[in-house]
Amino acid sequence: MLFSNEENTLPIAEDAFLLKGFLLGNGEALLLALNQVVEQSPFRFMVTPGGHSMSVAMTNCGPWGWVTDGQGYRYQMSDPVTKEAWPTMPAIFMTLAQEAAEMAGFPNFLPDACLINRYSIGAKLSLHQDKDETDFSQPIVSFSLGLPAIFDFGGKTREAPKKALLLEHGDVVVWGGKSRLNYHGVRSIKAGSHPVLGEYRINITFRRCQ
Ligand code: MD6
Ligand code: FE
Repeated sequence: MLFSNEENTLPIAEDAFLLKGFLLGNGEALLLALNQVVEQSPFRFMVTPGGHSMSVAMTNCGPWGWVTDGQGYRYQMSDPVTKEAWPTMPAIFMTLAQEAAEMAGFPNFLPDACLINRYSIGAKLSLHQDKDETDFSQPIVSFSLGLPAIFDFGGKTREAPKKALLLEHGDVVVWGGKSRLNYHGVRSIKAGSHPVLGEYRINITFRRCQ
């Protein structure tokens, strides 16, 4: 690890932390691994149960993948596009996710699902809770790469006050425990260009879903 000092571990809420720049130094290796995943299970625009196409393109790796369609939100072991198993979770994904979780006070994180989100300029993710998993004792670990985003982190209800966080290339958010079910969302990505990822933001989110 390039560094692991406390100044870069910023508390957001109870049991929730922003690990500023945690992935710097591993960006290239992560993107190489990401390309291999996407070759096997490409990004696609999923449809919400209400029939709206999402503005964020998604894919998954690991044993379980998160999907949405007319039937609802769920985790499943096969990719509905390729009809095959999702690609294996790259070792570098797993290692960095576990290291980040440990830094945030979750030493036994064992993710079985990894959702990959690709935001183009203007894409956003409305306020939501992550509640399709069965085990809320495990945290969520979220990597940010490419263009920056404003991440709204709220409370237990939609109406609770929100903190606006800037997530930049290399940042990791870890949250669990008392904040595990807090509402959150990503505001519309502003126009810009990242030296490596161009006009995209990539978010890689690890969970224990079973
Ligand atoms: C994103 N992330 O950052 C979307 N959920 O693009 C999430 O929805 C998220 O970052 C739970 C925990 C961390 C996250
Ligand atoms: Fe989420």
